[in-house]
This record gives sequence, C-alpha cells and structure tokens, in this order.
Amino acid sequence: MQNRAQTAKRNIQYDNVYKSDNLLWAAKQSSAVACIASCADHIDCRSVAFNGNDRRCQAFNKDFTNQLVTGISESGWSHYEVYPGNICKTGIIDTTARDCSEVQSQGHNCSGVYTIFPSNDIKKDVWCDLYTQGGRWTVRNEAMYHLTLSGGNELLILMQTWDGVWKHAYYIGFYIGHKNDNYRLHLSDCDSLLSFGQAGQQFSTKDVDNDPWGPRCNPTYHKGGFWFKNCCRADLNGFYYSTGVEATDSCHWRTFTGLRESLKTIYMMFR
Ligand SMILES: [Ca+2]
Repeated sequence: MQNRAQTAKRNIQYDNVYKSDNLLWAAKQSSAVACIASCADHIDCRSVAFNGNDRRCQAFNKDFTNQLVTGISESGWSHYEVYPGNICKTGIIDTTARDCSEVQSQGHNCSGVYTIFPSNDIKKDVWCDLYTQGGRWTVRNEAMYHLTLSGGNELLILMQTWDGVWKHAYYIGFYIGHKNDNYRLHLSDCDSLLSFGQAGQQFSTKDVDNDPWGPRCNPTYHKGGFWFKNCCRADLNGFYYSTGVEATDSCHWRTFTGLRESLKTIYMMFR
C-alpha cells in the first residue's frame, strides 16, 4: 500500500446512480475522504463512489468524466474522479540526479520534466512520475540503455482506452541491450494478465528492419519504431488516432482491448 497524496473531483453527473461495471472492489468506509484514499491501494483505480446513507464505497478502473451515465437509480451515491498527486507548476527543473529515483531522493515531490544525467557525458530532459506506486519512475526512451545497464529494473506500462478504462502491465528484469544488439528488449516476469509477447526482440524503425518477420513490420503494418516480432501484440509507438478505432497501425495493446483498438493514453516508464 502506498501513502500517496491524491486529488479528487466530484462528478455530479453520477449523483444517486449505482454502478456495477468497471468495479475493482466494494467495501465499507467511514467517509467519502476515506473512500477516496482507499483508491491509492490499486494502481488501476481512477474513480470511486460513496454512499452517505450506508457508507458503501466502490472503486472503479474508469474515469467517468464526459462519459454517458450508466447504472441504476439509488439514493445517497456521490461519485469522485481521482487524480494522481502533484504535477510540477514550473518548467524544466535542473538536477544533478542520474535518474528519477535520485530526483525523488533529492527532495522533489511533484511529477514533471527534470534534467538528469544518465551518464557523466549525457544530459537528458525526462518526465519523472513521482507518484504512481511510490514514484521514482523515469519516462523516456532515450538513454534507457545507460539507465538500465546496472540491472534490477522494473517496467510499468499504464494505458487508458478512449472510454476511460485504465489498466497496467508490470515487469521486472527490464533492460535495454547495447546499440550493437539494436537495443534489444529484455523483460522477465509480468504481474498482470496483460502479456507483451515481444520480449527478446530488437528495436526496428522505418529504415532499419530488425524484426524476424520476412518483410518489414514497419512500414508494412506499423508506423513507429518498436520491438516488433512478426509483427506484434502490442505497439506503443503506433499512430495516434483521436478516437478508439480498430486499426493495424494504431498504438494498441491487444491483450487489454482485444484486436488493435487505438489507445488514448500510454505511459511507459521504469525505475
Ligand atoms: Ca523483417
């Protein structure tokens, strides 16, 4: 369990509505505040409902903002969208840190863009998530080789569909191979039901074909660079559509949405 600061916003669309879809769990809580705080126990929790009449608290893996109201009428329910903690209010923040873990240990507590030094002669601006699952996450493809060299890294991928549902995939044993091995992706165990299926592959781009499939995954099916196999169950650098559509070249994760439904939000981060 993490001790995380959260902000919540009342969603009056769902006043006096009971919902059972997208439910993570239901429990009794002493207050709406305690109900909101319980959301921090689960990485996929994005909203809660609290019934002031009998103190039922429900947690959901979906953000219901601007969604069609579904459910049944029942008095006492209030709904709250729950958001991750502090976002930095200033621009890029200079540090002497090697990664976001060091940024956090140097006393920073907001998520935002920090200048870090993955190795002595490399300086990068990266997004540091200092909130999710205890923070310390570095979010950026570049410099991953240097930062994962020492081993023992975790990889966390957070995804949101266009109708507001969140899910995550979490791996240990994450590191990126040397450029002479075409930045091969190394992963070991996965804690969720979401499999990736492309561990062990080299990184391919439009002009460099390192995928084991005969032709090129990019541009035959895909548009961005990724660790393609033949070709993929997941493409997190696919084309960004502005709605949820089935498309081969979309950014998608098939074991989450089925087929190749384009995703709204993707965070790929490690520590
Ligand atoms: Ca190929």
